[in-house]
Amino acid sequence: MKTAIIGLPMVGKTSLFTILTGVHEAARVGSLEARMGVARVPDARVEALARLFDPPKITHATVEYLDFPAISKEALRDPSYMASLRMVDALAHVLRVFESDTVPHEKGSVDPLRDLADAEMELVLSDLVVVEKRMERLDRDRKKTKSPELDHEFAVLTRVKETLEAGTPLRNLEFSPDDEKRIRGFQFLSLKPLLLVLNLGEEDAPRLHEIEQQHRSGDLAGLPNTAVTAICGKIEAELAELSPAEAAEYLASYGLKESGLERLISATYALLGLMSFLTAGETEVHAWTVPMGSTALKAAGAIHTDFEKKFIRAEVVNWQALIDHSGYPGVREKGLLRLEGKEYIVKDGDVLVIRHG
Ligand SMILES: Nc1nc2c(ncn2[C@@H]2O[C@H](COP(=O)(O)OP(=O)(O)O)[C@@H](O)[C@H]2O)c(=O)[nH]1
Ligand SMILES: [Mg+2]
Repeated sequence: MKTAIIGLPMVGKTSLFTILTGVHEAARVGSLEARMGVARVPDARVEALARLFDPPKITHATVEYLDFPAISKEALRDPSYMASLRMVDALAHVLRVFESDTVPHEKGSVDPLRDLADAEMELVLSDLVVVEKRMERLDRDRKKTKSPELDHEFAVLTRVKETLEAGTPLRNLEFSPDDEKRIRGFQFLSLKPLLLVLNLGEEDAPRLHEIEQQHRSGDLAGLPNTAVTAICGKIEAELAELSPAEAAEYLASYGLKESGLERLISATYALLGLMSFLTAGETEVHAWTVPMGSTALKAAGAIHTDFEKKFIRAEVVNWQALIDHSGYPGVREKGLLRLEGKEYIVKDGDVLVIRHG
């Protein structure tokens, strides 16, 4: 699962990417190529299980971020830029809220809502080009051959086109599972789940949660498939350089309890419709990523394809129960370790032991 970090120039995209992934900017003059990095999904359950089992290996779930060159008319006309942007699963749009005399704003003033609307319009327009091209072809094909398949696609795309022509992102449409399948291949940008990252100035840091909440329930309320989170990039960048103890002190000096990065990564994870289940023992504690609603069989497959093929049963226990009863013998004794079959829907925070042939 990949998330593209997008936005105008000088809004803090690369700074955010660097602190998320630890990947530092190499010279990239004039290139429209995106860079990829991996962020660890923070998970207190993994830490707790690791304290219980003390294994030599601890593996967190990860999400991939791509640092994209700023969205611009030029970029959106570049085929390789567009191809890599269409490939991602979600967009994290960094909106500049911080003021700075030394860092110029491309549009001359700070106005995150304007910047959001402008970028959304660019995405809508680029989707419109895709849909128009496809419909021209469909038109020709439908004149040659009568086919319910083509008619159906034409109907779905007509709805898509009308929405885009009204300037509305496709996130606002609801599709039946069948229609959704039909349009998936187009990789429409305005359909991708969107995380809005408000990059606040230091002076706003003490009011970070309040400001985030104001936007969530105010001007950014009710946007479909969109999450809103606020960070203070400057503070995050400084935190990245500090020891955990120093970092806690530094956060406290701004009246903050936690780093915004953890919330940002968790928000990305949730937006992508992902959850974690765990495997835990003396050799390793491991958080595995699966789509919400996955079956035990799918979960087994995430660990190893052989586990899926030769699946017999899964032993399942909630992570907290495992901690509370100090390990497997304790939960077994209390009857908290359940045997589940293939169809069992795995829950976030389940610890699984897969029995296989
Ligand atoms: N004051 C302030 N400056 C920032 C913040 N985030 C980034 N900058 C500065 O803005 C400039 C552009 O940042 P960068 O991350 O490269 O932005 P990008 O063009 O969106 O990738 C750099 O000089 C950063 O130091 C922030 O939160 N506050
Ligand atoms: Mg950059």
